[in-house]
Amino acid sequence: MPVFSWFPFLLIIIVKTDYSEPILSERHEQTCCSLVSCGTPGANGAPGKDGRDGLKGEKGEPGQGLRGAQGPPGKMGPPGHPGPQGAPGLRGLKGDTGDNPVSLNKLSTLERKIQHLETQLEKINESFLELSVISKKQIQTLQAQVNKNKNILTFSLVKKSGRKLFLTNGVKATFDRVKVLCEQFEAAIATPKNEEENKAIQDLAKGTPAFLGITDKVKEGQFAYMTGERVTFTKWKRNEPNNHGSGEDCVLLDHDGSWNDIACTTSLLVVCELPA
Ligand code: MFB
Ligand code: CA
Repeated sequence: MPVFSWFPFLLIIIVKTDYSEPILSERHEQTCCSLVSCGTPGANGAPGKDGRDGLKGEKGEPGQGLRGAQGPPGKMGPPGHPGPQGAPGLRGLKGDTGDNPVSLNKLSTLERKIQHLETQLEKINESFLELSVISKKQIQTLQAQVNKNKNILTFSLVKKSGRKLFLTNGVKATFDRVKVLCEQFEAAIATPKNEEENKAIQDLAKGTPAFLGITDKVKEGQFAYMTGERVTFTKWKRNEPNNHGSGEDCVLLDHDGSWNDIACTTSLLVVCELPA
């Protein structure tokens, strides 16, 4: 088809570049239709893609519906500025009476008194310590007395003679053991210094030979008290002391009250004596 035959179509396309009016006016449509045959309009096409969002509209009126639930509290805001000074508070209670001003000489007097009291306190402390030492010794003494009394109680039989008490527990033992048993309650082995005491021991022993607190351990033939002093009172049986056998350094009081030297390893009745 020659080019100039397309001219009328081109003219239509060039002339209609302004899109403010419909592209084809009725006159043009008539022109176009006279050129081409128009069919029946087709069905609408599918919706086109959404266009770009339009400009933000004006703010609407407040909604009329129910208020929404209150939202959570917002974040703590920054501290506010100090407020204006408050009104003066109520008047306080009356304070204690202040100390009287102490003059210097009064102060020195007080200091002297304090020093005196401190000295007194030191003396009291010293006295207390002394007392505690004494009381400790007294307690020990009392304890020993209690123990002595306990042991005395094990010696049920007692005989008083003059200024002495003679005690026995009815037990037999060697000389050394008798000494220990008597010393448990600060007593000594029975040691008669006269007829009366000798008789008291004899009566207490009730016919059982008993050791006396007399020996010649230190010097053979020289009998002495436990203190070392020579004996002043004796009541030897006839032909006694005879240092019979392997040696007899100790003394027994026999059932008749007479004395006989005997071996210290013999077991004889325990009799002790205490000051009355
Ligand atoms: C002796 C006596 C001795 C012993 C012995 C059994 O006297 O001196 O002490 O008792 O008898 C004979
Ligand atoms: Ca003898």
